Amino acid sequence: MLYQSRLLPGVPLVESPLFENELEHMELDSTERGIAIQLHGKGYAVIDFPDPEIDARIDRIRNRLAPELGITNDNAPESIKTGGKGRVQDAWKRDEDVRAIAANAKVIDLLSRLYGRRAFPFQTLNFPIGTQQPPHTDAVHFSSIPERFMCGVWLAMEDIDAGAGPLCYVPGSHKWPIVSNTMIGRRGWGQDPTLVQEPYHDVWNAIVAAHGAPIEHFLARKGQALIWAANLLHGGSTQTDPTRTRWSQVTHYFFDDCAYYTPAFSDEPLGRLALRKIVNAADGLPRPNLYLGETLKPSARKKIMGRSFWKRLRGRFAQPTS
Ligand SMILES: O=C(O)CCC(=O)C(=O)O
Ligand SMILES: [Fe+2]
Repeated sequence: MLYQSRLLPGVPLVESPLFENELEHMELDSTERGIAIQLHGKGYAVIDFPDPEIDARIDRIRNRLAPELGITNDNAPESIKTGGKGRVQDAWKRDEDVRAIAANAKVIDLLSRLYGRRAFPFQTLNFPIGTQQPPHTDAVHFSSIPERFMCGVWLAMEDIDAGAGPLCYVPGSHKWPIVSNTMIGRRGWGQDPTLVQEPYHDVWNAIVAAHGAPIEHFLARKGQALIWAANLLHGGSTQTDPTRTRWSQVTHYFFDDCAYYTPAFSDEPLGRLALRKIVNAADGLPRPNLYLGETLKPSARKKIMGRSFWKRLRGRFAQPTS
């Protein structure tokens, strides 16, 4: 395994407080070294998507998804592109080009070396227009134990200008604390499943304001991609031109040998983890939830709690033997 002899195997190499030392052992060429330094310092890095077939794949995906999304592919002045379904989740299950982008071997290999564990894609999102989502971090949706073994890769499927509502992000925000339910005094277990980001919006906005942190926009060329770290604040800026499409594919990646769960609906200190049933989009196979090699199952946790409860009770009524 890549990481076993390290001092901090439970921290992604690229997010490590020992990053400068780790960098020497990450087997990166000079371009990849630049990517690692950018991702470490700013929480994002831009790459040219490493697939000679990318233009053809993009054309096919757009042509296949446009009718089901009720969108025309033209950016014509008279054709308004707002509202509508807005996204297709996990098209990798039925669309070979979406799956091939998610499972790109060069991207997986690069992420694996940046993080020190093997990466695998677990979710795709295809967006025909801007999401206009407020700034958020994905760490409340999908997190890992150990934390931060998650990242997103956002691929521009056309040239994107300011009017189309480009992806935006707050450079450096990945280094801020991961805002948790514990921090905001909220219980997560059993909460309304539609409220994933909303409980954290005020605090994220307050931290951005307190730092006076600038928001940058990704005015991408078709075929460029942006890798973001698990805790980077990002969102979709306002679509000021209603005739613009903003075709993109986001692939979210986890890394091997972790437990995968939704922090927004968990109370970690109480052992209540909303574990996810993760499938590797590269091969369609399920991935176990592991903690230091041990498989986590929600029901197993309850049994352990039950056993210790009865043990304590027996201990209380036990007769002294002498
Ligand atoms: O494309 C966007 O505007 C944001 C997408 C996003 O937040 C995500 O996929 O995690
Ligand atoms: Fe996101």
